[in-house]
Amino acid sequence: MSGALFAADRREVAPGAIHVPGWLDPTQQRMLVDACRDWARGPVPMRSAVMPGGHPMSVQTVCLGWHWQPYRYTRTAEDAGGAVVAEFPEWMAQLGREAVAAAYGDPGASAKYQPDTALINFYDAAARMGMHQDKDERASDPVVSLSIGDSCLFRFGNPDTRTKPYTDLRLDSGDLFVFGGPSRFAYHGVPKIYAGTGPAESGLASGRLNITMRVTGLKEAGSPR
Ligand code: MD3
Ligand code: FE
Repeated sequence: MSGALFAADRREVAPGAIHVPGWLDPTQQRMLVDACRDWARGPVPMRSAVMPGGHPMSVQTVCLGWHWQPYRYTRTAEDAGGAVVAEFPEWMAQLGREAVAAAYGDPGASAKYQPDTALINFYDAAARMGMHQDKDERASDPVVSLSIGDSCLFRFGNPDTRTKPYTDLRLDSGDLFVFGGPSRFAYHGVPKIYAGTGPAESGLASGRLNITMRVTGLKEAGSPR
C-alpha cells in the first residue's frame, strides 16, 4: 500500500536494508507490468547485457533515464541499437519517494529522494544473477527494489566480501526492498527463480520482473534532463 508512511510489517534485514512484503497492491503490479512491457519494446529494446568477458547475462534488462551496461551509464544504448533511452517518469520517482517513506518512516529522506534511473530486469525460470555490488553510481542514495511475478531466492550479503555471511530470503510479487545506509554497497544476488509461483492477477504470465530505482549522480553538461 504505497500511500502509507512507515509500513507496519517492515523488516530490517541489515542496517538500512528494509524488506516490506506485499507493498504493491495487485492493481499497481499490473500497471507496472503493462508499463514495463511497453518499455521492453523500445526505444531501446530489452536485451541481455553482455559482460566484459563476452558472456550475455541470463537476465534481460531495459533501462529508464540512463542506459546501464556493465559497468557504466550512458544516455544512448550503443550496445542495443543506439537509441536514446526512455525518460525516467516523474510518477515512478514519486513511487520511489513513497517507498523510502514506507521503509524508513523519515519524511525528510523521502522528500529528498530523486531517483533518475530505473533498471528493469526480467528473469525467466532459468535466469540467475550472481553476487555483485552496485557501484557504477556516483551517489550513495538508497536503491528501491520492486518485485513482481514469480518469487525468487534473494541472497543479501555484506559490503566486504562476495561470500558469507549472507542472509537468504524469498521475495514475492509486490514486495518492496530498500537498500540504503551501510547496506547500499552490500553484495547481493538472485540464485533461483521459483517458476509458476507468481499471481495471475499481476498480468505477468511467467517469470519475474524486478524494478530498481537509483540515483546515478550523473549529469552531462548542457543536458535538458
Ligand atoms: C542491494 N537486481 O539490478 S534487486 C540489480 O532482483 C540487481 O533483479 C536484483 O541486483 C534483481 O543490480 C536484486 C535487489 C537489490 C538491488 C540493488 C541493490 C539489492 C541491492 C543495491 C545495493 C544493495
Ligand atoms: Fe544489484
